[in-house]
Amino acid sequence: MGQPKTWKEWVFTLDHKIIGIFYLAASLVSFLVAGTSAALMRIELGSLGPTLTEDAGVYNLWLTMHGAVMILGFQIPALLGFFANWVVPIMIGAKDMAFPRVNALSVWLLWSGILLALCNLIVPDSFNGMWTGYPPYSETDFAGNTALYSLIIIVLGISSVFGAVNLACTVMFMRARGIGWYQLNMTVWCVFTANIMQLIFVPVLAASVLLLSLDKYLGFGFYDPGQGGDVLLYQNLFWFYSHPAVYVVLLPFLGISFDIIATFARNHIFNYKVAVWATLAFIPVSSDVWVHHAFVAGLPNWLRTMQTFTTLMISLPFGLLMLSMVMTLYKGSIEYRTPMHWIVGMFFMLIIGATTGIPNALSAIDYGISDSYVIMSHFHYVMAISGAMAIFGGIYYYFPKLTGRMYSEAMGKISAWLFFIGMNVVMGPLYFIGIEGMPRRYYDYQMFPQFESMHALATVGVAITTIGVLIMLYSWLHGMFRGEKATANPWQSQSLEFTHTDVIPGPGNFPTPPVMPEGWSPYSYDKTGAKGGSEARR
Ligand code: HEM
Ligand SMILES: [Cu+2]
Repeated sequence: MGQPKTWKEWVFTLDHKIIGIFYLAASLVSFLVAGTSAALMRIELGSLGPTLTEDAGVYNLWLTMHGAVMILGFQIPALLGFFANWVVPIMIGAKDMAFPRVNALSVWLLWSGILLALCNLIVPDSFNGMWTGYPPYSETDFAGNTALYSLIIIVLGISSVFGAVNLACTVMFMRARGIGWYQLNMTVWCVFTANIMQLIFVPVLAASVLLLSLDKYLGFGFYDPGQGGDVLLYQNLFWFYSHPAVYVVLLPFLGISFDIIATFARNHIFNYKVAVWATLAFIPVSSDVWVHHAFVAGLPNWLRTMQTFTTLMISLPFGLLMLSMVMTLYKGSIEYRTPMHWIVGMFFMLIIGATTGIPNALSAIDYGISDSYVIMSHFHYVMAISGAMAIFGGIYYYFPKLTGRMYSEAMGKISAWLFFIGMNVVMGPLYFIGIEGMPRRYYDYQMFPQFESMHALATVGVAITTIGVLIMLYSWLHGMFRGEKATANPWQSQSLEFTHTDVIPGPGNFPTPPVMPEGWSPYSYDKTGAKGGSEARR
């Protein structure tokens, strides 16, 4: 029995691969909605004065949708939904996730959350309090439907927690015989670590927004100084989750990038064990830096100094992972297919993002740049665009396994470079006007007429990016219906999802349950780039 045929078989499926495809669909719908919001914002900001709307509240709605849907609807479902669901069980030789019914529940909760978020575009009192939802504004009527905001985050949170338990149990208990912990792909380690972080931090976010609605609709006073509450409590709770959340995004996209690089460089992962421990180190290291989001909120000096130090500490595990990634290319016989082009672009964006992060971590400098385009541009480089490039590169990498067909390499590569160039033309100029004082979240900038040319340039960048995205989408559609038939292992990868499955893996994934020989590794390439004999490399 192959792919589901009737709508009932699709909707009521328990197969992790089909559930993974539902996550992917939700993620791509989110990207298109949040991407359109970004384009509207950039058209509005492309010149001084009102362009598309006279109403700053409408701009706030676009920005709220953009930020919230890009992170919670596009990136996290793509990485911890699609890649975790579709790829991880096959990489470890499992026939499915540990709890298939819970898995189905998780994806339908995600879709419910996404549909609720889309409702925010049509309800009369749309929530426009930004993805951060800071009180006191979010507790006023001006902010709109705060209850909807809280509900969306809680529904998505429950979906994530179920997914995290499922994934963690799958990796711990469903590995095929012969696959030990040090034989796991980096994708598995990174997705596993990110899910452990979701288990720890998501409940705090859910609590913070629940208290928000209790305050607004039932008159509690958690965040109301007039009732002995504290608005800063919200900022602390929100970022206690949301800073680790950036690694919930970063780690899985680094894992996918590692696997793409190892396959196309035909090399073992450099310093594999160190890379594994550097990944796990993100759990403790990322949990005590959240105050850098509130350096200008009047918190005590000792706390700012301490968290300046802990924030800088993140460079250690991050640096080790970057070294491993680059050195996996070293002495490799590298083949630059489309996925590699997206990953090279990702790497460039990530390194710019990481280096621009260091001055932001210094509270003395942050005083001058907090809430400016310096911060906005920084996180687009270090997480948003680098993450998007890894996700799209990963989709191209698994496209033959998902569809049984190949895509056009020419279109794949052109879309990668248009997206890369376009987003640098957007975020590069904005970084520099940020240094000169351009604040983020401003609907207009009449007081800074000198920034108009750079804003206009950034809007041209969005046009270039949009063409890249359209070519990418077309290349997928064209590939799905007209692409050359694929083989089971088009990249000659040594990883299980390519070596032991059919072109499109069927139910149960493996014709026969895999049993891996002693010393097997998903990265066992030798000097000729052929399989086995990875010892030569070490
Ligand atoms: C695809 C191209 C993208 C473009 C052109 C874009 C553009 C923008 C712009 C112009 C802003 C700032 C507006 C302002 O401060 O007034 C913004 C904010 C933001 N973007 Fe993007 N972005 C893109 C992709 C992404 C992605 C992939 C993410 C995923 C994480 C993301 C997350 C955010 C967040 C969280 C904010 C802050 C929202 C806030 O201030 O509350 N963006 N984006
Ligand atoms: Cu942070």
